[in-house]
Amino acid sequence: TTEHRFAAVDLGASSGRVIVGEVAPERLALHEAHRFPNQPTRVLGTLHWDILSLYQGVLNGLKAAAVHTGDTLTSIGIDTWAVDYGLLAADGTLLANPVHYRDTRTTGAAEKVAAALPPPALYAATGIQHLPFNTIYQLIAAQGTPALTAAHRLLLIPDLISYWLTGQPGTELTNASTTQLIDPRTRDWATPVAKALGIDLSLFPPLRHPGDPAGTLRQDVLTETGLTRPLPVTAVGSHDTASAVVGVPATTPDFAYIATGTWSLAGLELDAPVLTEESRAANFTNELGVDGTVRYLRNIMGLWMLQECVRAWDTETARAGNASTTDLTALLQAAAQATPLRSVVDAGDPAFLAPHHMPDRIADACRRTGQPVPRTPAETTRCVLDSLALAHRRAIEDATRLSGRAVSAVHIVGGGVHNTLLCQLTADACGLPVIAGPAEAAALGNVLVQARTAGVITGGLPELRALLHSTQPLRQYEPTGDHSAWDRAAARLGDAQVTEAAN
Ligand code: LFR
Repeated sequence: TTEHRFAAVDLGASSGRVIVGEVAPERLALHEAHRFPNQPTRVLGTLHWDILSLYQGVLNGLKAAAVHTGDTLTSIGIDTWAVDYGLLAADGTLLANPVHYRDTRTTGAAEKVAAALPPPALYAATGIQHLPFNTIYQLIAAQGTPALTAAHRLLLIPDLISYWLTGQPGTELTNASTTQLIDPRTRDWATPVAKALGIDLSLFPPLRHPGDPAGTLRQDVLTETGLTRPLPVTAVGSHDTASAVVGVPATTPDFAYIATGTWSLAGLELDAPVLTEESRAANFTNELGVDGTVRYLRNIMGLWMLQECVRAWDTETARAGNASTTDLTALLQAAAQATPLRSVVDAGDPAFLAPHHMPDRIADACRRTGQPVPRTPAETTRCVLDSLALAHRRAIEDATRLSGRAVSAVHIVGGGVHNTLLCQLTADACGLPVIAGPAEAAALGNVLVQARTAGVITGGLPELRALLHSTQPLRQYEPTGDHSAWDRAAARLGDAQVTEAAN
């Protein structure tokens, strides 16, 4: 047959999955072979990823994929969240559990970095927005620790999984750009930045690019998974957002995208970075994408805010001796009926980054800005979704202004596609049509790059996206309502909204 099957390993902040993509020249379908929870664990006060449990989920997923396909997989690709890493000893042993980017160990690291390299110079050299957890801040915070001192090698999370599967170390470029140690013009290491900060670049194995070979499965992996052939692992956009943007089913170049999930990543795809001082002040990032592209976007807190509210409400209910948990469908229906734009918060504010007490932090932000404090879960949910829609609009407006590009439609991909209220509010806020889908954009982008490498499909991003457009279910939302209400809500937040970190 002309159909090929690829396994996409896609690890997100709340769950991991192994998805089989079935690809033929005019056909593209997904089958979820395995989904498993990602449960971060606090140890001695530090928040860690439970990396071995995630790796076991990957092995179980590959086993399920082998069964589902009758052991006919062509290759495997891996994408995960960005910035985090594992440290290895010379013999390959993992020296410590990777620390979660939401851990507070980076508090104060930005000041240390700024003392060595002023923010304007750092931005001009890397084009990366300031997020307190960028790898450079983590490395500065870890300086002098036993693990970093002993480390022979540093592997970003997808590269670590890939190393365990194949024994071949490498550093995939799209994810490497989120370390803040890559120059987006040369798409190579920013050696002067590393020098200024005392970061040893020899910790990183050589760069690989999406489409490059990344080794073949080790014998022990074949034994664990029941796969019988030493399958190749192919480098894909190993940053989940890079793969998700490949998975945007755009048919014209003038689109904006919002990759939704734990985060909302909202912006534009460009062919060259924007490194102006204005862009830095607006805290826009230039992450590297597949096929020489640049993802010009801003991080917005995303559905994390709602997930954390639900966790808090469920904890309260459990404390009261009640076993019931939040019914998300009912909650979203109630939120849809709640007063629109009653109060909005700055969904870009790093104050919402850490876990715990989310409803309280949202209430505080409303109080601080002189707005009514949401009283019920439905009101809080409406506040979160209105705030996300407002932040989406602001990111897209800023991106168009700063890049000089025009936008005629907004694509929403990722888990937020299932949240029809968020999609409609985003269309209303932006005053633009929203095309929602696919939800599994990262897995699709991962599969498409593998399929192209295997020669099953050909072409650039426009051709890959045309295949998505013709095969994936999409839903369009037209803007409704009184657009000026969004302007007034934005004005209420006013200058408080300028991301503090950038200044
Ligand atoms: C989304 C994402 C974002 C990155 C954040 C932290 O899953 O990869 O792009 O900023 O997680 O790594």
